[in-house]
Amino acid sequence: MIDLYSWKTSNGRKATIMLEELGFDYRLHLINLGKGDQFTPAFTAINPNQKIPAMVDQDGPTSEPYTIIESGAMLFYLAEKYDLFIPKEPIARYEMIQWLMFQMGNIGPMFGQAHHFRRKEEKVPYGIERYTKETRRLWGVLDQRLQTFEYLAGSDYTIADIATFPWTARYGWQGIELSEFPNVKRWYDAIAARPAVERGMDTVYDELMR
Ligand SMILES: N[C@@H](CCC(=O)N[C@@H](CS)C(=O)NCC(=O)O)C(=O)O
Repeated sequence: MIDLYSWKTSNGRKATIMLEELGFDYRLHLINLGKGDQFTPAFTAINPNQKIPAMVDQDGPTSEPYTIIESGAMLFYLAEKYDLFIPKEPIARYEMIQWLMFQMGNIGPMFGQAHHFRRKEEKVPYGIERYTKETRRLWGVLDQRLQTFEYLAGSDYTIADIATFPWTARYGWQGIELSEFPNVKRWYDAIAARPAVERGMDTVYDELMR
């Protein structure tokens, strides 16, 4: 059994999409970021970095409970454990790793800063301009990649797509129109139509938040 600690944010949603895609039972524990649940001693013992998502696999690699932090590492762990959404062929596998790292090192941090500055009550023009521009540039990189390939790693839907989708879903916060990036839009619409994605993005959180 997996215990997932999460909240309805882009990084949190990666984990719930993956677990919904895998289709087995897991326990979702909500960590209310607005209320500061991430700073409690109980959660800090799970993730010393005090951020969601984090996960405990009660049946870890040595059959003992095993804790994993960092959403990219969590996706990798689950994909390897269940041999799903991770290509076997070496080139496709390294393509997947590159685009997963691209999400973790670029999309997440830069889009996150764009959300912060664009939604902040106090308007800081330098921050808004810097991160809006970089976010738009990164959308261009994704669009170019998806002009040639159906999914980020190639022909198959992988954890690189699962990691990236929830960040692109916040396009409205980034001053982006999906129609400006037609190849991302084609990819986006295909992923959004997956039932597990719909559940992992919203339903599983909404059910518990009611
Ligand atoms: N690199 C980390 C980033 C995690 C992260 O920034 N999580 C945010 C939510 S999307 C969070 O917990 N924020 C709470 C805070 O900063 O206090 C990952 O991918 O897991």
